[in-house]
Amino acid sequence: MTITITAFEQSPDGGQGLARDTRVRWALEEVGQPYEVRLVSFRAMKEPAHLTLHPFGQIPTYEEGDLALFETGSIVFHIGERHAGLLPDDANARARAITWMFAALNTVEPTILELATARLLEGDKPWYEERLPLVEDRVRSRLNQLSARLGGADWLDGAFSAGDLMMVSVLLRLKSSGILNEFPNLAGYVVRGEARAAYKRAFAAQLAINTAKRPTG
Ligand code: GTB
Repeated sequence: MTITITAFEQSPDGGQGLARDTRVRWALEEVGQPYEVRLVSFRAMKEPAHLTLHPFGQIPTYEEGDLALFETGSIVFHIGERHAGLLPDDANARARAITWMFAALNTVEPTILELATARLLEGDKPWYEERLPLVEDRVRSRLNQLSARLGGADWLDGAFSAGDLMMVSVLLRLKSSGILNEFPNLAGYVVRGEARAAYKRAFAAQLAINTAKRPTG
């Protein structure tokens, strides 16, 4: 059955892999599932056809036969459930991998998003300079805990899993901030994620869309 995902027609990051379709592409590449991409503009995302697929008018979405999903956590989990390669067979190890997916999305990503939002939207506010260190410290606090848990291991719980895919995806957003480099084991963890052949294919595919020459006029 054909899998179709949606992605930005033109990503604000110019294709640096930060838009969330990258993590879905990565998951599909890890399990060896081919997929098609429907590109959507910011305007189209808010129109009824797309809102039927995604009630919040965002990307990515995932369609497979009569199944339509939104939310990258749910999409990556679905891919992991249907195909070998992302979730361990052992029931307890599987439950732990799923726990790491939730930890990435619910415990780590919110602090990183808060920082991104502060930098992007609050720079002109009189309280920005005062607030920024507080927001950065909330990120540091989570990274400190994550770093302690990862220690010298390659991945969070034994072999690479959907939990690592999600955690690396979330941490990638910090690359330009410098904060990640304060935690060498986490910086190395992200580099290991990026070095995976599946990640490289996913990154290249979304970059190609964002750097393709567009017809003018
Ligand atoms: N919780 C949802 C999920 O995980 O699927 C969040 C989905 C989401 O935030 N989608 C964003 C979107 O569609 C794209 S990924 N935004 C448009 C809108 O809300 O109108 C967020 C994103 C976008 C761009 C960059 N960037 O360029 O650096 C980084 C992250």
